[in-house]
Amino acid sequence: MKVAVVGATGLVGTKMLQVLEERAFPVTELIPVASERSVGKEVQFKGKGYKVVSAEDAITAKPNVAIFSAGGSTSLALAPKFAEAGITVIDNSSAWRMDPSKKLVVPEINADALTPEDKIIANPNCSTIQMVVAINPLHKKYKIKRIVVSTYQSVTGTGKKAVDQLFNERKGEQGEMAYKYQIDLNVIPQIDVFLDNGYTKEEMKMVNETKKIMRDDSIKVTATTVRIPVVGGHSESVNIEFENDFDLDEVRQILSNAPGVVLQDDIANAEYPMPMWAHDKDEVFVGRLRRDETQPNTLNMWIVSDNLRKGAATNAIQIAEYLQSQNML
Ligand code: 2RA
Repeated sequence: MKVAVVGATGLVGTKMLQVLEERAFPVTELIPVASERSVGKEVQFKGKGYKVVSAEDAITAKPNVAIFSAGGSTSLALAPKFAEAGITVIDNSSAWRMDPSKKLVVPEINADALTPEDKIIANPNCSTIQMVVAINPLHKKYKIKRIVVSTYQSVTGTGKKAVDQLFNERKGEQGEMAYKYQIDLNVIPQIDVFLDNGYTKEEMKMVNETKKIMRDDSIKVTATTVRIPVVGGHSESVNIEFENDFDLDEVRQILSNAPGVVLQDDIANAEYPMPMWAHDKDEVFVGRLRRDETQPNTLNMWIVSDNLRKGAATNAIQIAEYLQSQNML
């Protein structure tokens, strides 16, 4: 299968190449695409060097699928051109996620919504993906009424410049600033820009994308998203009020059997999810399960996952795997 990776030289694009290789996706020809200034550079895939090409040359090569992680404006400009050429696009930017004509997919939840007519498919935001993978099985059993989520997000979510800022600060060196403020030994309660309602775009992504993926507009979500000086993945404290009561042992059982979830919840041995354990793994790790004793039918949980993998690259490639399994590529 001919596979284009658009944004192949970025943090997520590089992770996409790694995951494609790890999961043995049947790539017969890789077509790495990046900005004009990167054309001609080489990327490594399965022990071979591949020259970065322009988007136009990639379209001419007619890949079966083009997996994008090149930012919203690039996706708005290029995804339709790939789709018009009959190439299926899986896009990791926010450009198409809330477009009513486009599917927003987490394979464990709503891959069944995909049809051969879907030529531009949206990959959800990383902080949304890990949350819905963990809570969807509980929603099906107990029906979620309201979610209060606070996130603790890795600098890798911003990109290489942010990782460099963190490690420069750690070494006491000057360098380019990805953030308005120092991030080392600090937390920044702003991810993306503020909207008129006082929430950030990142927070409203969690509110809106959750409803679309879980196909239930009745779910109330309120979010606070925070950047922290970590690289291994995003962490989330989630408080969920259900319509119906639950049994904690049954919740553990459901999560233990949930696709894509690993239960890490043994407080007697101080075992709970942490970014240093989740780093470079594909699962969503859940722990600190406990009843919220201040109100009925309400559960607290802690969710950690590598935002570059399940939060971006792996979820996108799982969508491609599903399409391939259904002969839709
Ligand atoms: C972030 N979720 O963490 C956003 C985009 N990757 O910055």
